[in-house]
Amino acid sequence: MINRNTSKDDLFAKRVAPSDFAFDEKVANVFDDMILRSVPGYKTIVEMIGVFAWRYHQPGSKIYDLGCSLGGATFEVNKQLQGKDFSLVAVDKSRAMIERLTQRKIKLGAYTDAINIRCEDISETKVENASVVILNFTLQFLPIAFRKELITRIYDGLLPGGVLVMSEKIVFRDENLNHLFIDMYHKYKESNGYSKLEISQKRIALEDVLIPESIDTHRNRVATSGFKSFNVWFQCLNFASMLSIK
Ligand code: GEK
Repeated sequence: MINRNTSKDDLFAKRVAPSDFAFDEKVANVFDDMILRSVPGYKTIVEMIGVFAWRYHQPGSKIYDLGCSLGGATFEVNKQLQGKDFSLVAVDKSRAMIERLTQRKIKLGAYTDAINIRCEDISETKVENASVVILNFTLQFLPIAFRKELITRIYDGLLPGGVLVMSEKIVFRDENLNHLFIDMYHKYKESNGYSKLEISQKRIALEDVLIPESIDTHRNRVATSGFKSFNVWFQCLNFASMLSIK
């Protein structure tokens, strides 16, 4: 369920002093607009996460949305699982995101009773009795050194047959393809109303904050953590979503 309640993202429209990108009040205020105009396929990915949750949820088990932001995936899963016996743990370490997510949940009332919201670092989240774990564009913000431990902790907390749905910005070994897709991605952002200045300032702000990896790196990490099956189920340019099955 995609909300369109936040304001227009114009954070990088004027020249700004270079600083690292952070999920603060300013970003939370424009986040819905930002992610919809910046991630090709975001709406489809979120809707399909709901379908994956519907398909793989096991009665009485938990669903985790790690790095939930304003709850795009959380509310979609909640919608598609109405009437089923589930609980959903939505985690984000950004206080600004969690405050707004909590307001949205309160507004929706009893319909969202299954959603438990936590403001915490996913490096500390205990995963247990899980049938579905969602990392929708979150792993890319974790230091590379912490990623294997998280994927292994998710594997350990999943029930047999449980799944991890993980979406990420990706890189390609082939330099030509890499340049081509980044170029096309910038054109896509322009077609969604971002100026060249906005695109380049955002790219610089994200440089040391969002570290993308290749599909092969994800495949290897998931396999060495114990997952039986892995495949990309969605890709548009340098954005992909992957399914891993325990
Ligand atoms: C969606 N999944 O709309 N612990 C907890 N949260 C974190 C951490 C961490 N270590 N690192 C980053 N985050 C969402 C979109 S946005 C993706 C996810 C993007 C959180 C961070 O605070 C932010 O809210 C989210 O991960 C990433 O389906 O902006 O490209």
